[in-house]
Amino acid sequence: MIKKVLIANRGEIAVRVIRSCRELGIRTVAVFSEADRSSQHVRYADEAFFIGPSPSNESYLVIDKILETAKISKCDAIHPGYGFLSENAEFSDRCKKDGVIFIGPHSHAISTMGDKITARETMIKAGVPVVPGSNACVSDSDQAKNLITEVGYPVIIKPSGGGGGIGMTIVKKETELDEALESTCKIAAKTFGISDVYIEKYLPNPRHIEFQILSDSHGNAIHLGERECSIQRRHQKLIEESPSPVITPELRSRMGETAIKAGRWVNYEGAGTIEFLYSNGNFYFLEANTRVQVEHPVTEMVYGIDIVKEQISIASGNPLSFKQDDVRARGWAIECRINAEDPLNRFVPSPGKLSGYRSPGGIGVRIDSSVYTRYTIPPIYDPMISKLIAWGRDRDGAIQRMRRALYEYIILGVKTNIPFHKAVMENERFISGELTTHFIENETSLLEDMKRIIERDKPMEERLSQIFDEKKRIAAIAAAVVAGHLPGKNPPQSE
Ligand code: MV4
Repeated sequence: MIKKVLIANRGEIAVRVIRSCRELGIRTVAVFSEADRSSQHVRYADEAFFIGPSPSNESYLVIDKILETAKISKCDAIHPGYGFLSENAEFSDRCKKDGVIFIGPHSHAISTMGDKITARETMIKAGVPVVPGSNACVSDSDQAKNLITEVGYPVIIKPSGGGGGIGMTIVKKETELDEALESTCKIAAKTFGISDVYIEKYLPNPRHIEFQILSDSHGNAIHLGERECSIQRRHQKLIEESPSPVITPELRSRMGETAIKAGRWVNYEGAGTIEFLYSNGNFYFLEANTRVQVEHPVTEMVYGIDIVKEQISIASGNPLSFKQDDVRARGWAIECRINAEDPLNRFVPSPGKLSGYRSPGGIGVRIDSSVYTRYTIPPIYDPMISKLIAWGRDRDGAIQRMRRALYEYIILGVKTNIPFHKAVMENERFISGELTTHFIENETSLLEDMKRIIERDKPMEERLSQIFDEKKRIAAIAAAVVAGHLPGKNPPQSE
């Protein structure tokens, strides 16, 4: 039985984890850096411990400090959230050594999936389809040329130590190959400390489709369908949905079974994600993420399952309480990541103080966030303000609800990407479900669409913003007094 959990993270995911703990009657311990003294996760946890300066390599990434805090506060488990130490094999091991439960898989699964060449080799052995390409590290030009004779140009060179797209190079013809190999290795060494790279056939317009799996320590495993995450910018996902518009029930069970097979091969325990590239009806293993993901709420909305609770239950040693046939998808969910950034100016970050904040609500709307009015978004971490999730009975219903929720959302004091999300929710190709990983660069009208939408929605934004404008509020009250609409004197008729 887990009685007390340390959350080795910050922001919305820390709040998200504490919420599930609270529902389970588990006590919680937050940790925070200098920049996070006034953070909501610090107030919301039962206890909070200061762990160091703002840079994460002096606080959230320091294994010794996290473990020491767990010991002092008598926690029996640690939830790593996403990012930070969540996919650090050493951390998983150190927890075990210290007798603290790591809420996540064992270090072998993390390190196998963390090294992308090893992950590829392992998946080939497991019989999981991968994009045609190299079976090991590509160390010289001749080896690369031999391989490309088989798969043909274009190819993509990927760093083994990376993932998520960082440092990848597309090569269209042989004359570009040598230089691309050299520069990719160099970047790989500098960014990830490992110069190993591998080569895959480059798929020109793939969709990014990932499967959520849950595996317990008794050999039971299920999948919770897919998430379509094709709408990304510079390898940052911006909009995710479940299910995907292109996945048929037949394909879902085939890909789901493949995802489960991938997990089983590494004795996966916990919640995990198997990412695929999908192109022309074919799917190929891309990467595996051994943590809870930012976009997990769309799956929760559709399957009615609390993924964080399942993580905790699995880490406690319980068998999964349901089988594949027990889980049922219902409706459609879309998530928009609301960031403090300027969509009219190349999405540059816009951290700062929120002079006003009011999030949407109502039927089918979920907000995962840790901000509040007068909170300052620190410039040192990623500038996510919240995740807005809308559920509908079908895709159109989810889109309509997302538009409505975005229309209600008031964030003052910083620039946000809400106009971008509004533009996508009205985009013809998005509405018809025609998505690829190149959606944003292909939709050249988005910038003009955003400008038009900003003008169009200004009146409502101004009305809703009045609640934060002290002068306007006082003026409105004064006008009401003059007009004789005084509270008590001339009471409005209530319904
Ligand atoms: C690919 C690909 C095409 N073919 N792999 C991997 C991580 C994801 N975030 C981007 N990745 C890609 N992997 C094969 N075999 C296309 C992408 C990709 C991409 C790659 C480099 C630069 C920008 C990109 C934008 C979208 C998708």
